[in-house]
Amino acid sequence: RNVKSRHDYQPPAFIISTVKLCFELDNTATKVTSVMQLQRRQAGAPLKLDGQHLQLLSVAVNGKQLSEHEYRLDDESLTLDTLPDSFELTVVTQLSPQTNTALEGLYLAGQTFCTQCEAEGFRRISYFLDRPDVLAEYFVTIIAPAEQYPFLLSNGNKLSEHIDSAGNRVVQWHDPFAKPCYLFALVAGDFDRLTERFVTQSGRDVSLELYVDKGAAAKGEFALQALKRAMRWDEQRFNLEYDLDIYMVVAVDFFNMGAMENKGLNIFNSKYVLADAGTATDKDYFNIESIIGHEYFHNWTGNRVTCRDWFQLSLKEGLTVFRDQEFSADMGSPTLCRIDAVKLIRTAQFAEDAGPMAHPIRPEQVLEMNNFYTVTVYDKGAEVIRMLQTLLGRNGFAAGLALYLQRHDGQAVTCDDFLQAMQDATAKDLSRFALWYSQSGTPELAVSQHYDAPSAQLTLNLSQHTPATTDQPIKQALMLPVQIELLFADGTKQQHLLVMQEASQQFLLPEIHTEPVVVWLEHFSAPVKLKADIDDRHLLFIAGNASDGVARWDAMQQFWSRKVAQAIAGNAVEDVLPEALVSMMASWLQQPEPDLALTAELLSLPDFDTLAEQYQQVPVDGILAALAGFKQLLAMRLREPLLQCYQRLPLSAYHYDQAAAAQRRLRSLCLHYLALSAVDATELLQQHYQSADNMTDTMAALAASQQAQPATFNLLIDDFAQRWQHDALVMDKCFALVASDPAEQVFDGIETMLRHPLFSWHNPNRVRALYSAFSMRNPQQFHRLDGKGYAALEQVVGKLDGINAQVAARLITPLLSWRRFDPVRQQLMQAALQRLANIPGLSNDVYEKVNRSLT
Ligand code: B3K
Ligand code: ZN
Repeated sequence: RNVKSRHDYQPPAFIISTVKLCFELDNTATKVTSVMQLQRRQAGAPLKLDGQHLQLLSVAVNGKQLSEHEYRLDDESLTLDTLPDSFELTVVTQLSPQTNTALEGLYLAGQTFCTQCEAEGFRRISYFLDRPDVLAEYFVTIIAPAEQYPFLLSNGNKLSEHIDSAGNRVVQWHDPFAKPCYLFALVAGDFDRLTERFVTQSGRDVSLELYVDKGAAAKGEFALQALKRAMRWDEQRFNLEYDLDIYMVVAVDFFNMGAMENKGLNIFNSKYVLADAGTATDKDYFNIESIIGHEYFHNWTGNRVTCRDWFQLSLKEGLTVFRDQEFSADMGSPTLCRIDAVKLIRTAQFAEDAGPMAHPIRPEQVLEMNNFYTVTVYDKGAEVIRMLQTLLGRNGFAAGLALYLQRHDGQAVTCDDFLQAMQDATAKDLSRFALWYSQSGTPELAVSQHYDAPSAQLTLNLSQHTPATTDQPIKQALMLPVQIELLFADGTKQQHLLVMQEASQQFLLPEIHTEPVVVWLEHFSAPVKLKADIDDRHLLFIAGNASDGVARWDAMQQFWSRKVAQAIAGNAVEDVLPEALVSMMASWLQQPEPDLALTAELLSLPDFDTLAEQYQQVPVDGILAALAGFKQLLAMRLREPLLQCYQRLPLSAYHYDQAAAAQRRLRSLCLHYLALSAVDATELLQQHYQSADNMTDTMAALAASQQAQPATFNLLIDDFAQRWQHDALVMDKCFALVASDPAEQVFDGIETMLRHPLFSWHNPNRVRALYSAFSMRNPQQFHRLDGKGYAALEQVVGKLDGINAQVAARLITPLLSWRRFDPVRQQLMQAALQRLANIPGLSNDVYEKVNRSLT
């Protein structure tokens, strides 16, 4: 199979300056006419256009039709050998959107035509130079039956619209900004449309349009307002203004990922647009705002300045995730946003580094590009950008970003170009920092302190070591910003930034008159595993006293990691919990922090995945037993303060904002513990469920009862399924709950849901709701020792591979790290992977992962 390497990059032999596309839409026979202006950039080279799953109808050069022996055609390309230096190429193709179940290229989503071109989907629409460094100006004509398709949308500005004599609507679009074909989009359908206006900082009027399923208009309001907030924020924070007269967002039900930043015409998974109190949780609201922001921020970081090749993906994704995280932090609670980001790094990203798909944020080798839209490229990529900001300061970073965008506007560039701009704007040497782009793996940072009273000097010893990864045996020392805080007995505090550049370094802090407690890696200032030997007492002291909420939460996480390890080593859970912990937790419940959500986080144990990443071989049963034991114990010891806290928190009509969401979070945490306390909690759970006026509280009652009160859960989930049987997005929540049932009945539950009228193997949201929940949020049943859990996932991946390989390849992830488990589980997982590997005609998507995992 055709693996590509980053080092093999060659500039294109031809460029395409303009393209005129005409779509005559039809469910099974859409005709696409493409008229391109090409210029040669390399003497003598043939023109090799990418194309897949297309029926070629005709090819013409400068208006003259070519006969079949004047070009070469195979499953992947159309090649023309003798060509002038500058010419017009006309290619006419036909394709079938209705049978396109891969949801890449042009496909039918229900009744709606829509496109997804990133990374390499445009080649399923027409023969083209499908690579991000070929930037063209697009003119698009869409023709479809007028009655059925009131809206025919594409990028840029609408030039004209009319209905022809045959009753077809004909709409023409022009995008004045040259763009790579992955940013092309087309949508045709019937919708409810919401509109808004946004006046940019320089006074230009932009019309905002949000398209949703008919009848769902009210559920689009939050997303539309979030868009306005994002537009204003980017002006205020980075002085970046929108550049077209119209910005459209369309929500569709069938979509492979969250959303897509097509120029002027974002296409969204409806899950990340539609919300109201009854159907969306606080988390859904949060995600909508953040993804609306993310796609909008791409207009500059991704669209105006794009990637030279797909190995540079983090150039736009890491940077844009960082930008959306900063936006979310400014809209809500910076501490909570950071805690959630850190959790993701410590679970999914650390796992990726420790598994067979380990890669640097700028990958070196790729078979299927869609496999590299990873938590490493995105979220570790964002951590790398965050470290830059820490090292350069907010102003330095902003200056670097401004220089980068101004220098490269309209270009397709590399991560090196980005770093160069940062360096030029700040006069800082970033050569060692650049290693973050080429080195994979999770660095381990070992720290210790030594205090010398006579000289009033604090010595801090730091050493870093990155263990080998499957893709890269040898590692170098990285540039690490280590933010610390010193906590003194008299209550005073000091902050320092230690910048590590070598494997081992000593930092001397003078004039320290008493020995402080050191808070390491405040705000998770670098994406590393901290190895610090801090005892229980000091961890609890940090949890109570550090200035940074993230560091306080982190101290509790470290505390619990120690406790879980002690329990796994054979200690009884009652014996390892100090009394000080219980009283500290009780006092947080009695007098919560101003930020109630932080209180909830301080009172939460690390989840299974976070703990699993701390072991070479994951002690599945040990972790599960320890977590259950500690939670049960806390529930009993803290029952009174939990109940009081729960009852004291006022109930008010649902509204999504930071404070109200935080209050619900803490209430739900109390409910979770209370459900576990020995006293029967049925009534409390029932009442929480019945009195909920919003989905957040409804889900809290369901989730809490599922973990502790199975009989209550079965009653409530039946009611829930009945009540929401017609709402696909809510049924996804139901599917996910059913699939996370820790009891064996989960298999019957999944079977029942597969027969639900709303379930479809063709809809990624439905499939993911069931099977991501099962394989990623149900360790009890997924990791069963009889292999039934692994077999369930294996079957689904095998079945989906022929329908939608991209989704299949995403689902397979939990099986890939089979080497991290005990021999019995290893053998079962490996056998499941082996059977998948043997499927004839396996897609590149699944093949690449299975193959890396087995070799
Ligand atoms: N750029 C798209 C992701 C495309 C994924 C292709 N498999 C969404 C985003 O990151 O904004
Ligand atoms: Zn993105």
